Amino acid sequence: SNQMRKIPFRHPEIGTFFQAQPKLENPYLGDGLLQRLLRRLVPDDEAYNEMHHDLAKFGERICKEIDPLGEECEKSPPQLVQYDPWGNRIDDIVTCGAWKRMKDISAEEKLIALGYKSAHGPMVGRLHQFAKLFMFSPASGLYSCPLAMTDGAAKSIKVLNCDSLKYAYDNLTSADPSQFWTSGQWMTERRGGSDVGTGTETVAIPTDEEGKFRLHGYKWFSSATDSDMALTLARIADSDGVVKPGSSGLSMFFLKTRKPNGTLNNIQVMKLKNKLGTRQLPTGELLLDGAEAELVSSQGRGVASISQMLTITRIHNGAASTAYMRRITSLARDYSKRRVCFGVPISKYPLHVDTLATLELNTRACTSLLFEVVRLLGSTEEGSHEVEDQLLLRLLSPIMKLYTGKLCVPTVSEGIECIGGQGYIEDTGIPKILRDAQASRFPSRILLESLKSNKLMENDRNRGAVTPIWEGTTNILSLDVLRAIGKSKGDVLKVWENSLSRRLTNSVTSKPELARVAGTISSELTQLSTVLQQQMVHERSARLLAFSLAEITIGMLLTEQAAGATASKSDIIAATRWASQIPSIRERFGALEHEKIAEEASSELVFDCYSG
Ligand code: UCC
Ligand code: FAD
Repeated sequence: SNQMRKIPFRHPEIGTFFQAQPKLENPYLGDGLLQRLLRRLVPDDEAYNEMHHDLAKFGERICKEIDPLGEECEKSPPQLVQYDPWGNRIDDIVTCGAWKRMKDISAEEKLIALGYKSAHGPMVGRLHQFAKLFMFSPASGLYSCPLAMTDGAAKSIKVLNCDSLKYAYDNLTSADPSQFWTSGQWMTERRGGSDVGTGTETVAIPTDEEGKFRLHGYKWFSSATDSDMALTLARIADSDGVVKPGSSGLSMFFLKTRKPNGTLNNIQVMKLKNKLGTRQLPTGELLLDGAEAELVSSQGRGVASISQMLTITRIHNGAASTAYMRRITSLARDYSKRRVCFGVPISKYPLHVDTLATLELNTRACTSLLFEVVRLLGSTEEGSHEVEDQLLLRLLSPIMKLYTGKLCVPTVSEGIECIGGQGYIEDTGIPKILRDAQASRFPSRILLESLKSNKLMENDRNRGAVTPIWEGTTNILSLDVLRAIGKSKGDVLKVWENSLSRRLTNSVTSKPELARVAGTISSELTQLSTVLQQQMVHERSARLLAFSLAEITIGMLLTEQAAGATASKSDIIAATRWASQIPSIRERFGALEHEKIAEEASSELVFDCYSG
């Protein structure tokens, strides 16, 4: 019987070894770059100390309270109950308790209010707000999505400076859970989400009350179906019911989703969509059946007006994409200390640590770009260097959104592999990070390898996956970069070039050992401006241009961070590695020239054997 007792595998024994779970680090205290960046960007000691303590405390709340709530949101997705037991149409969107808690927590933690009502002004307020959103996002069960649109709506209303909407602004920016509102952004219709100008069929019929309309239309994607209000687009019908087609026929409207008696505002929720990821989020199709709405833009200026909202939601998107990268990188590094393979922890294998270093570098690159855009947002709101910073914000916000969205998926995917088979197991909570990440094909640092081997089109086609769809696809945002350049008649590029050159020079002045790194970035900058002067950038190379602008900007930002008083040894390593890996502009654009991938050739390749 002694012998029997030694047998480890028998009911109820299932072996003696169990894997250690990777620990969720405090997302502030575990993120050295975030801490050092904020210290540098907020020189005022009082403001910094206040923010630092709040972020450390919030990090703890995320680990202990918010992350488990986020898991509950994933496990209990929203459901639509269209009819009550007596046959009345109710369109009730049933969300779990954790989702509702997220709304209260968002108010308590001032996740929107900080951006508008910080005692230390808009710059510190925006940095503080986005540091919190960055930490909150991967733990939030996708509540970060309604928050993005809430922030966008608050900004739009603030810019509109419209008295009749002051109460809505106050609710959107409230820190009181009982007052706090969220907003939807209803742009996409069946005919088009990118081409909103052609795609919008919703008609606005004037009522007897000045400025008030009834909307009739079908909104094809609405992610915040449970929000309190929405900003949306529609075409105003004249007395004969005739509407103006195209983008210049669109105006922006404000509506409350419910009437004072609590029923929906002549809106029917037709269905909730069944999605690849973001399942925590109630994304629905809405029929507007005479919804009461208020005209809040000038007639025909709907797209330009809602662009205020897009700028903000695109920055939130970048925060979420970067935060997914930070989350997986943090889990993977912790796991590397716990997991033993071939007799030693995997953190001892240089090949594995190199893999983790790539995740870290990508995350730092995106974090730097994200906070540069947040800094610009704060600065434009503060009114300092307004013209220059307005132009830079206009240029860098679509670039930041598309670049972080793209780099996020290969990074998260690699991070999952670092956790081995357990990374693929649903109830570890890890696979959802990849599902919710909205990106696909590889950015140009990786794409360049294809260019070098003259296999651009072949690889580009083979690697196609899900696109970073919402808030503008990669192509649409790359074209938006061209739009921003065109609208400023090229001034935005001059400002960008001057700003980067100046900051690189300053970096070398404060830390001469960065001269080589700064020299590499500077030389790419010069080459890019030569390319831009020599050849028109056509639509086909819009992506390449956007990625180049992103990677050169990141090079400067990492160098600046390495040169700052708060820099660590790892900041210098990050800048040096980035500079050594950055693909040369000559190769990027030269490869396209050399390959002569003309429109017809691409078309030939794609539609080979296509019967229609
Ligand atoms: O997807 C959505 C919500 C998802 C959930 C939220 C997630 C947030 C993060 C979550 C974290 C987890 S809402 C739907 C988003 N939809 C889009 O992003 C639409 C994508 N399509 C575009 O962006 C297109 O480029 C359009 C719609 C803007 C193109 O429209 P037009 O009318 O053809 O464009 P135009 O004619 O070039 O521009 C009309 C005016 C111009 O101003 P003016 O007339 O003064 O010259 C443009 O300069 O709008 C101005 N404009 C802009 N201004 C256009 N885009 C911008 C811009 N980005 N910034 C400033
Ligand atoms: P299309 O516009 O048909 O695009 C198809 C493809 O064509 C894309 O790859 C695009 O890049 C490419 N393309 C289009 N035009 C060009 C061009 N000129 N040059 C090169 N390529 C081009 N919308 C809202 O308004 N509110 C929401 O709350 C919302 N929530 C969403 C939630 C989820 C989960 C998803 C997936 C989408 C949501 N959307 C929402 C819609 C989203 O914004 C749109 O799907 C997106 O803008 C793309 O529009 P589309 O689907 O019509 O694609």
